[in-house]
Amino acid sequence: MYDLIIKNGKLVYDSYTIENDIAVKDGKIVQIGKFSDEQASRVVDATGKYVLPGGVEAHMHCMAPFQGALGANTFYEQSISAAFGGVTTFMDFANMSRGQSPFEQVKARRKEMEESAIDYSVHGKFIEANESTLKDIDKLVEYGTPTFKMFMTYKKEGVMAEDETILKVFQKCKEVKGLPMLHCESNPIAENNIRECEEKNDLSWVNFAKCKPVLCEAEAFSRAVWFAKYVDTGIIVVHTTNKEALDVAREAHSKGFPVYVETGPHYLTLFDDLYEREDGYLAICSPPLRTPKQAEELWDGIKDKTISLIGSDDCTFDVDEKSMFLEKDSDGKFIQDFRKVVNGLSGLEVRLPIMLSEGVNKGRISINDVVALTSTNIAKVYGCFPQKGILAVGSDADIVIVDMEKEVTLNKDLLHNNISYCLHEGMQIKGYPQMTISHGNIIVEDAKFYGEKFAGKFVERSIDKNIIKKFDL
Ligand code: DUC
Ligand code: ZN
Ligand code: ZN
Repeated sequence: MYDLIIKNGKLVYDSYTIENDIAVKDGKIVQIGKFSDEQASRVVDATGKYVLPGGVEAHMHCMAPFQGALGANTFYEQSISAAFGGVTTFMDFANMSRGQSPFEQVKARRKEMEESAIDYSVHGKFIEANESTLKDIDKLVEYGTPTFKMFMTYKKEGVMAEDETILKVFQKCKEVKGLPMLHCESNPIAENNIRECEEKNDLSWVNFAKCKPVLCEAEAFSRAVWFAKYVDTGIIVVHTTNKEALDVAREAHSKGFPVYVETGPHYLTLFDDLYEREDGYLAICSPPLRTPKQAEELWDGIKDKTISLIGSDDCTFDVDEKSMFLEKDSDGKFIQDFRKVVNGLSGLEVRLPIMLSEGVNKGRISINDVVALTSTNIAKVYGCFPQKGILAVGSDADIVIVDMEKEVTLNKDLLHNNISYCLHEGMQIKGYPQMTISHGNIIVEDAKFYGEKFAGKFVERSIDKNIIKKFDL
């Protein structure tokens, strides 16, 4: 007797779709074929619907004291929002300050994430590379957390990794099968521009984006890729926003270098005109939002597979946190000073709906591409495939049923992210997750949450050697 059968759905893989049934027992997919209703305690009829492997979100910042703000959600609340957005595994970053042990910080983060209703993992973070932190890379790989973030900016905030640190971490990663993740923005370009704005006393939201132009990102992207080429190892570049950076990746890919490029739903659907609004501070994130043309160039990068990962970079700050350091003028309006705005946007719950609607239903990409970008590729690159990222016998029964005809209007009340605004307010979406299943348990059905606090499990990951070695062309 199976615990659950999902019947008549269109099972979506990264390169094909097939109509079939799925049988689940003890939290795993145990058979794919045709079954009768009597064979299971619970039967879900998915006729006309698409059945996807649960989403894997490898990029979010929850409860992460960032620029003095913590975010609106606990990890349990974040897991609820994730589940409504078709995400069944998420990963966050260790909080790091200089002098701390990356390994100890990852363990501490794991503990904080235990209350999650969905599966979870943690990335390390490197600010400095010395004998002790580099030894931690061995421990982190052994512990099942082989991915490490480094910021190429935020020097003043004390989290920037210098070039030498980046190089040493890359070298160690190559040795022990670790995989670095880079936030690429050139600190000198950004800081120089910010200083000029300070001198002109014009710190408007619009100038925020001007301080971190495309070349600020492309310069750092290029430097990271050259280090990776020099060391001959793989890297992930997170939240890429523009063609200039993608062209660097295209050149690297043409020579077989494993550079995995991520972009986020906000860079595909929100634009820098938001900075012209009085509440434009709500749209401040790093790198900044770009133009519609640049967003279309990102879609081109998705279509030609230069971009293989979609990560939301979710930072769910409510209005009070985004504006906590801003001052008001005598009319009660915020005095524009972008330096005082906490960076980051909410996006975890809308990631899949945006890719389904703007990607598939607008004819830009296939539903198979969406599975690749939001689940399979992420599981493969981050080292948890085939436990995650595929509907296969033996994989965890983490499944999302999607209704490609369902139309919704995005608004703050529809989402479960606990904030009082939605930057996508009013956006028409066609294609939405209807049911989310984690380890064979239905955790979202009919817009209600049935998951449990602490039900999520820590996912131990290891990077496949083929992920970090040069591709055969
Ligand atoms: N970018 C943001 O906008 N917020 C958090 C971290 C980051 O890289
Ligand atoms: Zn970042
Ligand atoms: Zn981030």
